[in-house]
Amino acid sequence: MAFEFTDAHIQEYFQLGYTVFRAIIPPALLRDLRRETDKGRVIARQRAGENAQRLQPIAGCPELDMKPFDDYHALPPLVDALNRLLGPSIGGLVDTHATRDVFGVLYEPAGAPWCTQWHRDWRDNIRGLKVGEWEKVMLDFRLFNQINCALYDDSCTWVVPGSHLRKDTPGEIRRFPDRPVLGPTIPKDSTPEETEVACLAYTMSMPGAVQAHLNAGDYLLYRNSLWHIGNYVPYRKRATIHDGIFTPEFRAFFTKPPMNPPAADGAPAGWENPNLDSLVRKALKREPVGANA
Ligand SMILES: O=C(O)CCC(=O)C(=O)O
Ligand SMILES: [Fe+2]
Repeated sequence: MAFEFTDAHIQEYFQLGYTVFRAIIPPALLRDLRRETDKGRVIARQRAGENAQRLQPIAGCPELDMKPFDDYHALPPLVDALNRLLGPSIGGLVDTHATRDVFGVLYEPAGAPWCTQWHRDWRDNIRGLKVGEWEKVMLDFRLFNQINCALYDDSCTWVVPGSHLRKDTPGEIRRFPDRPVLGPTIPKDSTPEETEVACLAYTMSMPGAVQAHLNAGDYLLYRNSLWHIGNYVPYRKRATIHDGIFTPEFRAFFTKPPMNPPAADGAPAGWENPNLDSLVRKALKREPVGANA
């Protein structure tokens, strides 16, 4: 069935922090994008090894024909859906070409299963970021709009619905009291199966975690301020366009120092813990209330 935009997409996006435009990529474009991203997979592994998570940016790879990607960025039903969903929040038209030089493609690992840590982008994966600055803007819908467009069925991404609207719950703080957020514990000589099971158990250990199931041609729009994770296995082929919605405000956000911190005196910046003063964390760490250790 052809994709149709509905009010449910708006409601889901703002309330849950994600929504899926089902089957929005037409078959001929899917074919062309698969052809080019197959070439990209080889380049990604040449550059970053067999477990490469992505090729980013796609632009600037002379081996790749950009035409299908340009067609994807200009796809009328997609541009229309994004404008209907985000237009009122960003105060203008969505510029889908604004990310042409920065978007990438996510791939399955060739070597072994692995997963990212649970995180909210920026807050938990940018070392030295001023968490207070991020918290001030986490509800700004001109920022943090991210997309995964699946060219093959893709169930790698998990999210905690609604977490984009709030700070961490006591359960989340209990699960991840420290920074940097710890990943799964994988003993050194683990088999691929042991690694896969450990990554899935870690992924499912987050309270309220929900797996996003995408079919080929589906487009997941999500707040990257949402708790989320990617969990990968080599036996499920993946080529998922990883893109964002750039507004002038978002460009300004990520180019300014508190969000993109320079190393001070060459010393690596630390990780700020957003929950340092939480009573739940203090109880867990047996710290006296009022202490800031
Ligand atoms: O693989 C995914 O879908 C998520 C990846 C991700 O969240 C990240 O790399 O920051
Ligand atoms: Fe992320």
